[in-house]
Amino acid sequence: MERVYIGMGSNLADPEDQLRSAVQALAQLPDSRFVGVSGFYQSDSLLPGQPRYTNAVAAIDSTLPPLDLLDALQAIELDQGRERHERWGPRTLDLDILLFGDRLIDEPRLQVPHYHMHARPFVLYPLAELAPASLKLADGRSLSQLLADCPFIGLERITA
Ligand code: A4P
Ligand code: MG
Repeated sequence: MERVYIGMGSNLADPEDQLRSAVQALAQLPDSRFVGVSGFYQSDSLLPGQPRYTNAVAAIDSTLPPLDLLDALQAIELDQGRERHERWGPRTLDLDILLFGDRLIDEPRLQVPHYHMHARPFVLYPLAELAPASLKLADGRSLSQLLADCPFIGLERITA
């Protein structure tokens, strides 16, 4: 079993409900055990003109090969009505594999650690609810170091 952290985001069609449904779906993944989910956080979209996002991070333990997990996550996105029109477009559900054990993955369909996670407060703060501050990311920096460089600005935690 490897610990996998999954970033979840939604800014369409009742985002909180989308994330709750995604959690239910993650709990049904084959060859995996659901570990937990962070609180939900709201923040403005990185792209102007889009609705605000709700984000959270979930943790699972899994023996699925990474590309099989990616397929399963994309199936959940589609199941929850995601339509891919444009990259970075608004979406009912976005599921990103943030970390997969301590693996470094660089394949056409999958790069892990997720390339933008290091500087995104809506990823790092929910992740910190689930992962130890000493967690080392691929480049050797710890989660606590990344948090120190990533102020809690513009984030609103909306669940207790
Ligand atoms: N892919 C590669 N690596 C991974 C990975 N580690 N996990 C590939 C998941 N997928 C990965 O993804 C495009 C392709 O990335 C996939 O087919 C997969 O093979 P996508 O989900 O279709 O595209 P996307 O999500 O629109 O692009 P991207 O670059 O993942 O966008 P981001 O980085 O997710 O940014 N503002 C706030 N506040 N909160 C947000 O969550 N998100 C975005 C989108 C913009 N602004 C935001 C937020
Ligand atoms: Mg994505």
